[in-house]
Amino acid sequence: MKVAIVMGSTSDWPTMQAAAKQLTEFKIPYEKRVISAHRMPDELARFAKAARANDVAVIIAGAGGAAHLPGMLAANTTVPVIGVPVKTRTLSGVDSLLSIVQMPAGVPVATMAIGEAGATNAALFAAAVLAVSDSAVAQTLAAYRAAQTWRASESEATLDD
Ligand code: RP5
Repeated sequence: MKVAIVMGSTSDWPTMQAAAKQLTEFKIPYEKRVISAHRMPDELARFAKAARANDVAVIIAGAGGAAHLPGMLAANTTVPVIGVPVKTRTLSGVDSLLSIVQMPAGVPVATMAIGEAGATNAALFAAAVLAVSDSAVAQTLAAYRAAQTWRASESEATLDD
């Protein structure tokens, strides 16, 4: 099983790279694809319909502006879709966020925060989904959380007087 990172444009990659980095750190296999919802609608449908048969366990979809990509992927598959709103120059990614998050009841997209934090969390969320049936990923995720807690506790000591 693998994760698919799908983005609407190569311009989304600097953001979506944060998801790839986190998956790599967790040794979770992934593929990355550029599939634009409005420029490549047929390819989008083909990819999403074949996702389950192609061993894709979770789709992470990042897009900016009128960000139809995560919703349209979700419309074409029952594989869980995690949406990452990419920050835009004009509206700072609030446009992307609202486009992705406001799915009508029936076709869910798990929407993350705007930008790189959202991309990182998308990978962590994908890991949590995989951890349901993969004990190695569950252990990796638990260790990641424990290390994060330790760093946060220790950080207090670095405060200047
Ligand atoms: C969206 O339009 C993409 O996801 C990207 O965030 C945005 C701009 O795309 P480019 O014009 O940079 O290709 O479809």
